[in-house]
Amino acid sequence: GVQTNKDFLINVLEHDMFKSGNCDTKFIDDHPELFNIQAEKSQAYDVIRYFGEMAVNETFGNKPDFDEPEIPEIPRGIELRGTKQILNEQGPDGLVKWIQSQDKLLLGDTTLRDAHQSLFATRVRSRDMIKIAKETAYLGQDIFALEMWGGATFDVAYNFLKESPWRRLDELRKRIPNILFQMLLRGANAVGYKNYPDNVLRKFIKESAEGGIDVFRIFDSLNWMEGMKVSIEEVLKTDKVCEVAMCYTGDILDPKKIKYDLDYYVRMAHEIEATGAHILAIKDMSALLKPAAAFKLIKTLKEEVKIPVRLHTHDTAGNGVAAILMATMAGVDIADAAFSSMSGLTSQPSLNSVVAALANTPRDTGMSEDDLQLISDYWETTRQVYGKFESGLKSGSAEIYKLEIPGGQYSNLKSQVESFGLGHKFKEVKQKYMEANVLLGDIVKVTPSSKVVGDMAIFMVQNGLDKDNIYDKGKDLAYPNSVVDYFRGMIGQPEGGFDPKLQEIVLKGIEPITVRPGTLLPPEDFEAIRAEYRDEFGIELAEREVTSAALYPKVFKNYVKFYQDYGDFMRMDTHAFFYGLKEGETAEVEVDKGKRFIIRMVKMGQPNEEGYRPVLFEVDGFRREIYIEDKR
Ligand code: 3PY
Ligand code: ZN
Repeated sequence: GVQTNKDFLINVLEHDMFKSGNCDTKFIDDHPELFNIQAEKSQAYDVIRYFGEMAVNETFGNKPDFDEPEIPEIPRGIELRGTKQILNEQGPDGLVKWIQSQDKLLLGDTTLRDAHQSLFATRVRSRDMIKIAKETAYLGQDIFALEMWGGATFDVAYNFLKESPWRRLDELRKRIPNILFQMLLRGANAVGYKNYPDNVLRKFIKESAEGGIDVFRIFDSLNWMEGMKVSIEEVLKTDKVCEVAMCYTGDILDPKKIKYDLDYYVRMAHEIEATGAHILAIKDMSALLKPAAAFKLIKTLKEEVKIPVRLHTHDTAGNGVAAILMATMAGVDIADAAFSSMSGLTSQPSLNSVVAALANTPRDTGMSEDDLQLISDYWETTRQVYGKFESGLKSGSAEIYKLEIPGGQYSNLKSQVESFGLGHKFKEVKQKYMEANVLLGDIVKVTPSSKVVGDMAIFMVQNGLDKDNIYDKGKDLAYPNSVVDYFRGMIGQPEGGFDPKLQEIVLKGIEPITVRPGTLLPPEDFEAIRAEYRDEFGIELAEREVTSAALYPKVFKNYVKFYQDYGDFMRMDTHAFFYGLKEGETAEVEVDKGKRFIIRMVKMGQPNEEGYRPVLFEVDGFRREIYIEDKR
């Protein structure tokens, strides 16, 4: 295509012959000042290349319109004091005393982590959190803690959002100095889906605490205390809060369900308290804790243990607010909720609704309904741009009491099943999920054990297996990796042990383990990781990036490649990041702090003979045409 001067400059500088010095560069040699603008020019070039790719290969220039959210006005320059100051000044024990001295119900907000993980595949970008961060610090100043890290946010940030979770932590901390930050830690699985070597786990906890996490909620996907041991030990070494969770499954009200009865939870609560944990949490990831059960469980636990008790539930069955209110009447110290526009369904119950329900009662939260509404309004508008990631669930479902599928998995299962070409058999997969659970030993189902059950269910549908024929028909089949790992003991030991017959069928001679996997996994060689990135990318990794590379070798490497190839898109507006631009649209793109380009996509043309489409842009008023391979 015909190149403008601007393009010429860029293309010459990036040409292999130029880079190798294998061409006449006299003009450029004579004008060294041209190099000063090269970095800036190529940043703009990277952005239009990204937009061009988007238009040609992703959206074909189709882009919905989105509204701009309103940022509420708040007074500036006020020194805010909240739970963060209590922890900083009085340590975790002081914080516990403070919690115990409160009459009101304390509320944690999960909008920045669990809510979007459960509603739209963890896709909320840091930019949209940062935009409302100072306002949240002010308008939500009485919130106990913000859950804003951990779970699936870590790998999704790198993998799909092309941004660093560590920087999210930094940026939010700068703007929210007064509220505790909280993360979800999957015990020995950290923020991943498998057990990690102890040295990786310890390093990750240390870096997270230093990075700004105040409350670590630790759980084990099989409720196996041994699996949480190293995490608890390491968190207790910091001056942060160690919150240990027991995952709720079954139904303590149902006399026929005897495996996970009230005694089971009381026993586990005592074991948790004995570890030195500061807070005991009930993690009801599948929304199975019915309101009356919540009352009974909390009442009992408050009599049995001395540390504060916290309830985390979901609203999948539509009974979430009721469960929190009953727990509140039974004396729960803290409950989790999400701003109303980010609540409901597989997410948490509505924070705004709980606050309103408790107004003028003995456990009045003291929070301003009007202030909280402003934050909810922001998220209501912001949520539009994430529409393509929503699960399509329209209502709560009491079916969940039978299925026992966690929120995040429930909203994802349908598309996972479709990806196997089994969309028409979704109902059958759900039935098999229950059957698979029984075969695997009626286990706690939460990341990653829930994935084992889900994979097993799909496998059973694919192979026509059921609980009766599996011992025969399933004998010679190769099982999904997650199922093999489960029976090997690589995610821990389930309550009541494995079914030995099925274990033998799945393992086919592999020896299972019964100890904590971390005692067998060789320690990670961090120096080798540093050297690898030095060699391959010519970069020196920061300590926390070494940790990321150890947790997610492939995902992190792809992120580094993207970063080197395109640059830092963390400041780009979300509509542009997910959809690029459409013809005639102009966007201001910030590529570095304060460094902005005005970019307009003028036109996308027809593919040439080699299959490349010209896309015409204007960058700060200058026309730039690029050619993008049409891969569709
Ligand atoms: C996670 O592990 O990410 C969860 O949210 C489990 O409920
Ligand atoms: Zn949850």
